[in-house]
Parts: sequence; structure tokens; C-alpha cells
Amino acid sequence: MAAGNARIVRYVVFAFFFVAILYFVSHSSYDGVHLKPDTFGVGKGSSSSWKPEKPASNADSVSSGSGSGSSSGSGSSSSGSGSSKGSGSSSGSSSSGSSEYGSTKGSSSVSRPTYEGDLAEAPMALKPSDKGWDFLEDTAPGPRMNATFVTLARNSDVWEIARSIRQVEDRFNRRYHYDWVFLNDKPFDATFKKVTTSLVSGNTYYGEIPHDHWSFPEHIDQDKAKKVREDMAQRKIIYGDSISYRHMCRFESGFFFRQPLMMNYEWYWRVEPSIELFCDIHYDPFRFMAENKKKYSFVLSLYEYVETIPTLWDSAKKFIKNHPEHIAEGNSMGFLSDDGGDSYNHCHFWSNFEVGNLNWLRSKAYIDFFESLDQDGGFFYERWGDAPVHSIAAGLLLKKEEIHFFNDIAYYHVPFTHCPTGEQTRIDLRCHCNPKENFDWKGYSCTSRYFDINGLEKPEGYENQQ
Ligand SMILES: Nc1nc2c(ncn2[C@@H]2O[C@H](COP(=O)(O)OP(=O)(O)OP(=O)(O)O)[C@@H](O)[C@H]2O)c(=O)[nH]1
Ligand SMILES: [Mg+2]
Repeated sequence: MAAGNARIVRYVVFAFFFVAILYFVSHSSYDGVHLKPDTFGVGKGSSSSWKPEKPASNADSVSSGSGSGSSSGSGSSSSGSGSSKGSGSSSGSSSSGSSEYGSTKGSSSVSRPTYEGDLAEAPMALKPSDKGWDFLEDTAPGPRMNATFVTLARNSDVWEIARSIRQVEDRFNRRYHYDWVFLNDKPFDATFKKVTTSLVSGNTYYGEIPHDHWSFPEHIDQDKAKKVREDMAQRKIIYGDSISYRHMCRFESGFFFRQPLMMNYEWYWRVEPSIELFCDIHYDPFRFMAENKKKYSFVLSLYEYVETIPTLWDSAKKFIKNHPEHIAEGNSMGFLSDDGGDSYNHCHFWSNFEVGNLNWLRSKAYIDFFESLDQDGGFFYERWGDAPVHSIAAGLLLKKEEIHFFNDIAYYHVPFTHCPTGEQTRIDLRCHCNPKENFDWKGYSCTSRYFDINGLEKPEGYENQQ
């Protein structure tokens, strides 16, 4: 009996040790992995818990913030001066020199934000709910501008804009987490908000456009406008019979930048559905604009379809005559006109891509310009596009140095491609565009003209793309 008890005790003790060993082994394999700092790329510029600050307050229509973490870190700088200088992040601007881009890779001259706490103690993220799960790549160091992406869209555009957002995030914003404002003439539905918020790494905001900004102004003669649409339909002018397209063009020309949600920002980057970005963006274009005193930018330029703007230049000339005080010295008239301003050559910057300064659009000069055009009625009596409107404004109201061409932002909006000129640039930026499709130096592009009036040297290899 005593021997039997002793055996039972031995079994119990053995089982206890076995369980204890099992417990020890299983816990040491989970917690006991000591993460070396270099696992996180220290010295290559990793950070984990760093996120830029959000703009102070947003209007009621704020939907939600997505992405990781709450705001902290650097303040939103509205001008990029002072504190934003000298952090050494890649400059890569309009030049296509290969060495310049080469230096952006793994640059270590940058003062990087660090993980809050000891990297060796950072838990390994094993499931989506674990901290750090979505820190797959570095959050870029440096200041943030007071900037947002902005998209005008319908609910039915959700999957097309989803594609655009994915590309913008993959190529740029996943490291910067800028906000995204969505605007619509109707309320956004739950699917649109859910899908877009899930894709944007910054905060997302959804605004409904007031009726006044998306309707016929009182002075428009409805019968006359209707006849124009019928006539354009017969002549098969693209969107010539569309009312909503006209509201869209007028809204983008005169109102998007003064929506309550946009009033929180100084800089915008316009994104349309179904665009593509073909190259990595190694630096912050908003910051580039601020530090280099740019106000407007483009990647593609071309000649406008004349039938849609027969009297636009007459209206522009009327504005020049009535408001000489708004016309900038050293402007880009040479981009717009071949005869010193007498006639318009129809060159314009393609406005479906724009990085620009909202305060400029909200300035008296620009508002006077828009209101003068709006009074003339061409948004409805013709079919003025926001691209020539923005372009003529930029060409007349800004100094020519204030307009920037982003050679390194590779872009597609049907049917045109901007693929950076210069093979090394494309390799360094990991571009996936076909250089043969680059529109810049083709006959129907106005980009050569921009280079000429600014006395800029065209990128190496441009001759082979004409
Ligand atoms: N909310 C809303 N957005 C619109 C409407 N029409 C166009 N948009 C948006 O306005 C922008 C420009 O419209 P697009 O249809 O792309 O015009 P486009 O670029 O000249 O022509 P596409 O070649 O069709 O792209 C896009 O972001 C559209 O999603 C509309 O009726 N309502
Ligand atoms: Mg479009």
C-alpha cells in the first residue's frame, strides 16, 4: 500500500515537473525572443510609433481617422520655413540627375525619430491586433506641412478611387500619413467611407458640397445653356451635353478650396479616380513646394480642345484689363500665348493632378479672376474646363518660378502618361512605366514650352522621346 502511495506521489511530482517544463518552454518561445535593434533597421531610419500631427479642428463632417496611432510628433508647419529646414531628407525635385536620386536611398544623414522605448523590448507583432503589425516600413522623418489630399467623387467612383488611393499610399503616403478630404455633391454612402478610410493612412474627411457651389448661378440663361448643350451633343464634343460635368468644372475652378473641410489646410494634392503612380516618391512634395516657394505644380500639359473654350481668352483679357494689379511681374504669359497675350495658344496644365497652395486659390487675385470668368458664363454657355482656368490663373497671377514641374512624379490619367525622362531616374525610383509612353516631349504636349520660358535644361534623353 505504502509502495503504491509512493508511486502515486512520484507520478504527481513527475507530472508537475513536466507541466512546469512545458509552461517554461512555451512561454520562453513567445516572450523570450530578444529583438535586436537592427531587426528594426535602426540606423536605416526606422521608427515605429511616430505620427504627424493632425490639423487643429475639422468640420462636423469628419468621418473617422484610420491608420495607426494617434497624432503626435512634429507640428504641422504651414510654411515649411524655420524648423522644416535642414533635416536632410531627399531633395529630389525637378532635376533628373541620377546622383541626386541615388542619394535618397538609405540616407543616413537624417535625424530619425526613434521608437518610444527600447527596441530590444519591442513586442513582435504576430496578429493584426498587436501593436506594430502595420509598421511594415518606415514612417518618414521630418516635419509635415499643413496639407491634404483632395478628391471630388461620386459614390459610384468608389472602386476607381480605391485604386488611386492604393497607389498614392504605396508610392508615398504610407510613410507620411497625410489626410484625405473627399467631396461630393451628394452624401457619401457607408461603403464609400468604409473603403476609402480603410485605405488612407492619414485621417479621412467627407464633405457635402453646398447647393450654391453645384448649380446654375442666377445670371445664367437656362434656355441659352440648353441650346449650347444640344448643339455640342450634335457636334459630339466630349461631355458637351453634360450638366453635371459643367458643375464639376465650375466647382473645381472656384469652390473646392473654400469648402469648410479645406479651410483647415494650406496645401492640397488633387487625386482623381483611376489614376496611376509609377515611381516611388522619396520626399514630401508638399514640403518641397513650401521650401521652394512654389504655389502650383503639374506633371502633364497639353493643348485644350478649342471647341470647349472659344471665348475663354477674351474673358481672361477682360480680366487683365480690369485688374492689372493682379497680374504678376515675370509671369508665364509665354506659356499661354505666342503673341504676347493677343491670342491663347491653348496650352494648359492638366489639373487632374495638382499639388498647390490653397491660400493662393483663396487670394483676392484668384477669387477676382474666378468671379470675373463666372460672370461671363462660359462654364455653361461653352464648356470651360477647370484645367485651362487654373492654368491661365497660374500663368498670369503667379511668377513663373512659382510653377513647378514634377519630373519625378510619374503619373497616368487616361489617356496620357508622364514617365520620367532619364533611365537612371526611373531605375532609382523603381518606376514601372514604359518610357515610350511618356507624353512630355511629344508634339501635343506643352511641357517643352514650360522648359523654354523658364530657361530650364531638358532632361537628358528627351530627344529620343519626341
Ligand atoms: N461628386 C461628383 N463628382 C464628380 C461628378 N462628375 C465628375 N466628378 C469627379 O470630378 C473629377 C473629374 O471628373 P472626370 O469624370 O474624371 O473628368 P475628366 O477627368 O475630365 O474625364 P475622364 O476622362 O472621364 O476622367 C473626378 O474626380 C470625378 O470623380 C459628379 O457629378 N459628382
Ligand atoms: Mg478624370
